[in-house]
Amino acid sequence: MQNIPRQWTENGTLNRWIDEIASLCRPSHIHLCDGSDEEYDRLAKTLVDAGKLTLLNPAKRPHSFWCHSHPDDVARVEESTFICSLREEDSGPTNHWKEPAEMHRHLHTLFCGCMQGRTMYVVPYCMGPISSLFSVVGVEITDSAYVVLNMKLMTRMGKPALEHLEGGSFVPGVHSVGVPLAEGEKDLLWPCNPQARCIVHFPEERSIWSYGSGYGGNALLGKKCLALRIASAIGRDEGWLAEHMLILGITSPQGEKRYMAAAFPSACGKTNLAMLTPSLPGWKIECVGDDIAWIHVGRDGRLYAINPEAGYFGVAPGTSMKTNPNAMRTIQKNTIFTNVALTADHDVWWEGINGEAPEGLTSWLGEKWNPSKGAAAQPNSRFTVSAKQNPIYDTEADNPQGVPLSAIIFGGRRNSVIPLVYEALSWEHGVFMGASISSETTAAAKGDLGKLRHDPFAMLPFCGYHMGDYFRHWLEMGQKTAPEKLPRIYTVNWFRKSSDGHYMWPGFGENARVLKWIFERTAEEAPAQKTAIGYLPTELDVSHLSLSQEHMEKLLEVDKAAWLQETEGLAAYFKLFGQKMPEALLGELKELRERLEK
Ligand code: OXD
Ligand code: MN
Repeated sequence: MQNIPRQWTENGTLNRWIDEIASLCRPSHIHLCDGSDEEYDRLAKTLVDAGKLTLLNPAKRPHSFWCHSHPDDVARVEESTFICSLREEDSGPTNHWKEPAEMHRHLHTLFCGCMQGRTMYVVPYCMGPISSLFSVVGVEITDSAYVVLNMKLMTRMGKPALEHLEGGSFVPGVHSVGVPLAEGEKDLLWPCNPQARCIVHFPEERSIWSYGSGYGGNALLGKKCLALRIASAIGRDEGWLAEHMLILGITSPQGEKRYMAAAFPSACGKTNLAMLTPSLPGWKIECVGDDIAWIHVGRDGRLYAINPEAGYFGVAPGTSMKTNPNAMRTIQKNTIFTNVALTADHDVWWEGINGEAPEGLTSWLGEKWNPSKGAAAQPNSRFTVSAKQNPIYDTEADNPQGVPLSAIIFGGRRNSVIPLVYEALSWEHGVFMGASISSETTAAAKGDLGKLRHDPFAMLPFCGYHMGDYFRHWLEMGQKTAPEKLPRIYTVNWFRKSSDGHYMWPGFGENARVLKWIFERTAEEAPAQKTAIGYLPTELDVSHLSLSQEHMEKLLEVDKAAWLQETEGLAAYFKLFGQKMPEALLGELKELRERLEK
């Protein structure tokens, strides 16, 4: 590279870093992104002209695009994701670790010349409302124009982020698809390098390096890498929480509004719950966020949450006017679809959208599809869209202070044992509930499907430090304020199955019935009984729902034998965290056992 201008921005550290990465990666061009609509359109057109994006039918899906990836680049890759803390014990038993200096040497080799023949995009972005004191600025350097387009939809990107940054510090992130181009060489449709793939975090340096994948969770560095793994480490040091949680506002027929945050593992319905259309008349849900919450103690002692993101990267299959009408309305225009199927008239299709597959589909692999070929849409296919298009976007989503939480909800995919809903006895018991979450694995991560695994706080793949320290941090958060100021904590389970293998609870809009009980509990208005595991509803509004008495009882039963077995599994799991496992949580486990044995 010759004659690289040095004055990219007003921030000297950023200018030096851009030059440093350019001389390492040796791109043919450098482009500092301003985040404008013109820039988005120009880049999208380049990708359309190169055959990498397909413009969808403007009469059906205006200003929207379809693309499909390499078949081996469709999900997060947990086995190639590293937390390189200075000391191995700070990364903990649930993360992969490599000695930072050794990893830096490896990355240096990987990134050396990796952008040859490509443009290096510099993407400043702000996680959180631009004017919020809680926001964090990141700068992603990437050689993927697809990543730039997605970052524009998912974050507050470009000029406003740079203005917010001024001379301050930022989280640097370098991303490359890992396929340098020789002079005159033709590019691949979806360049990626699965053999060399790695997604690396240095929590003390607050930096990110990602190589070889173009998939959202691996490549859009603001999302899982910054807003969860790096932010969780910042939150530990500064006294706040970065969580894998949706945030919703719920308003009762009497006009009272409360906010709730809910953590579920990937692809377990966070987007559906965050955008729910209540089946109960008079109740209203508004959406602050569908995936991530940063939670601080506010001046009044309550816990406040902001959504650091500005868009949705949602799972398409199963999304329909029946399951999530607000998501369907949100993705009506200005949306990027990745790995769904393409219809003959250039609209999108996926399993569960609305009945039978139409004739003439192109599958996510870019081939003519027929039913013998399996699913037409990849099970982890996604839509990327700005949150502002959501018809139930909560106006408070841009409040720089965040929204006050009345309830925190945990959940997982459990076909047995865990009841539909129950409430924690205390903050400590609630932290124990979060630590106890297990769930069946989904297509959001590479690996086996439907295998039950522990996923504490739905943060197993996203915690940037030792999980035992993370549990302790949650306990300490509860001591920062008076107990009555803290949100109440709940566990829910929409996925309980009957002996014939069918879901017992109808889910989706009917989940409003459970939210109503939670809402009323937080106002001391709903009846509950104290059981061995926590408070369970004595009455749940199931009006006009065809649900057998037997199923209703099953959904709210506490099967003591099954729960005792559950506690054995937990005792074994908690051993993993050794000395760092907080005594208070072991105490909660012991007390639960004693209550069950009584
Ligand atoms: C996501 C995930 O994309 O959790 O949100 O994998
Ligand atoms: Mn997620």
